[in-house]
Amino acid sequence: MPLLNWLTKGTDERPDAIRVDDRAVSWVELRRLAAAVADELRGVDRVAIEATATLETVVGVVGALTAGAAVVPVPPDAGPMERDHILRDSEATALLVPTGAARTAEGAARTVVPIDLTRRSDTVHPEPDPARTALILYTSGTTGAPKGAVISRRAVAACLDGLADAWAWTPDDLLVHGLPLFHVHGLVLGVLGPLRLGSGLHHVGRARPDRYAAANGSMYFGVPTVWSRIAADADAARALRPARLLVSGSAALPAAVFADLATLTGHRVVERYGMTETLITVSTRADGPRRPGTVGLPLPGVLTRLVDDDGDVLPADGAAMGELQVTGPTLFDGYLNRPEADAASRTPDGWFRTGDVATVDPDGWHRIVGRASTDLIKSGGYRIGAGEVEDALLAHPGVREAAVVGTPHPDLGQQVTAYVVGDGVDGAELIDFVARHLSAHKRPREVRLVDALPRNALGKVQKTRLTAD
Ligand code: MCA
Ligand code: AMP
Repeated sequence: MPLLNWLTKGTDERPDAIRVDDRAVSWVELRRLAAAVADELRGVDRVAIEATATLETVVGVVGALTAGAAVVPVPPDAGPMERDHILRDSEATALLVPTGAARTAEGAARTVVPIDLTRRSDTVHPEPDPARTALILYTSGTTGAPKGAVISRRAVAACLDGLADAWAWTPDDLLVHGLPLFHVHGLVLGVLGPLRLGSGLHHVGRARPDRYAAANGSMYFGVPTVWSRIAADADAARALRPARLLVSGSAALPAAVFADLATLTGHRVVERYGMTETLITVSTRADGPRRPGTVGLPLPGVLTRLVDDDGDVLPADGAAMGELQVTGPTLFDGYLNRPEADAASRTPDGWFRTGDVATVDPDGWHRIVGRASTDLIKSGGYRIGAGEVEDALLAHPGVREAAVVGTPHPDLGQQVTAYVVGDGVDGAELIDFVARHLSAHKRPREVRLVDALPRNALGKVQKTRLTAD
């Protein structure tokens, strides 16, 4: 079956099947727009795209996938360090740019391929091999610059088919969300999902409660920050009553938000769990119970296990807590150009180490307890590596030492908090400095200037002591 099955085969000419913000296209029109991009991409292996939340991004990504190229989405607000790293590390030889947009400096060194919404083509491109790479998604680790997760077309298809089964996702649905188009949640589930499974799509531009409320969807996607903002806006929440399914993911949904949404919308939110490297692996089902604080059962074909620090498998008794490891058809192919990180991410018998700590009930229900390392922070659903922010801070001449941690935040779940030993610098200046180098969401919300960082006998910073009081 073609990766974007419905798009490839659809004959539907309804003009508003795929809507992004205030512009919409039919299935047939999207296919012809994408074919025109694909015509330009013949022979291109990897193509980068500035993944703004626009119809141009949808057309560009679909065009690249139609041509069999691997898509490298660049976050539109990525700072110069991040952007440069993604473009260089991915070795993308072409850059998709909306017609009329200024050619960027990086673009000059690559073939610039226009995304022109006035151009259509009827070329029928052969379906690429399912083993080919669909996406290279850059994601933060605990240290260093983000790594490119290489995700095959086959993995994307397996994930979407698993979700169709779990959520009874069909062409009768209208999916609504406003998530960024450079991560698994917004791009794979939120765009490629409808294009494979045939539901309509309405991307509302920004994930604001009033926009969700006005969209009349049957299925809504959000990260917990979005759901908690909706729960705080009773009118917006009540407007979601006619929907079929509300889905949360990318971070833990607080039980209080689950309860408030149940009261206001009449829906018990379906929660699912995943990672960039594994795609979605565990989910609550549309036809089953939904329990606050739990993420449900493995998707079809996915296997999970809990292991202790020695690598021994723990019982699924609802009490034993260990690292969640997963295997199955949705796993990525590895980190680009990073054989060591790649080897470290898997066990010798081929399971992926998620780094998340979980429990599993005897009936198979998974509960995510937290992360094993304090060095990965989740803020508003974005994954932020402490090491990358520390490196950015250390590039400032007034910073001698820096330690970055996640601290609780009422809206974002966690906020980035930096402890800095410096010479005559102030917090606001450092926040601004990081914001100029990295994406906006990676900048610290708070900088605490300290005389020294707590260290153990080996000189390693003890981050748990930073937040102990
Ligand atoms: C925005 N800001 C943030 C965040 N988002 N700061 C820290 N953490 C954040 N997550 C900054 C903005 O740049 C802005 O800065 C200021 O905070 C106020 O923004 P605000 O208008 O309140 O925020 P927003 O633009 O409404 O964004 C909130 C958001 C957004 C909609 C929750 O963070 C978001 O779209 N998150 C989704 C992330 C996501 O899709 N993750 C999926 C990856 P300034 O004032 O300087 O302008 S996870 C994944 O793919 C896996 C597989 C999975 O399980 O899904
Ligand atoms: P990312 O690679 O950006 O998708 O981030 C993946 C991480 O998000 C996982 O390792 C988890 O820590 C977290 N995550 C995703 N979904 C959930 C969820 N439903 N509950 C708790 N944590 C989640």
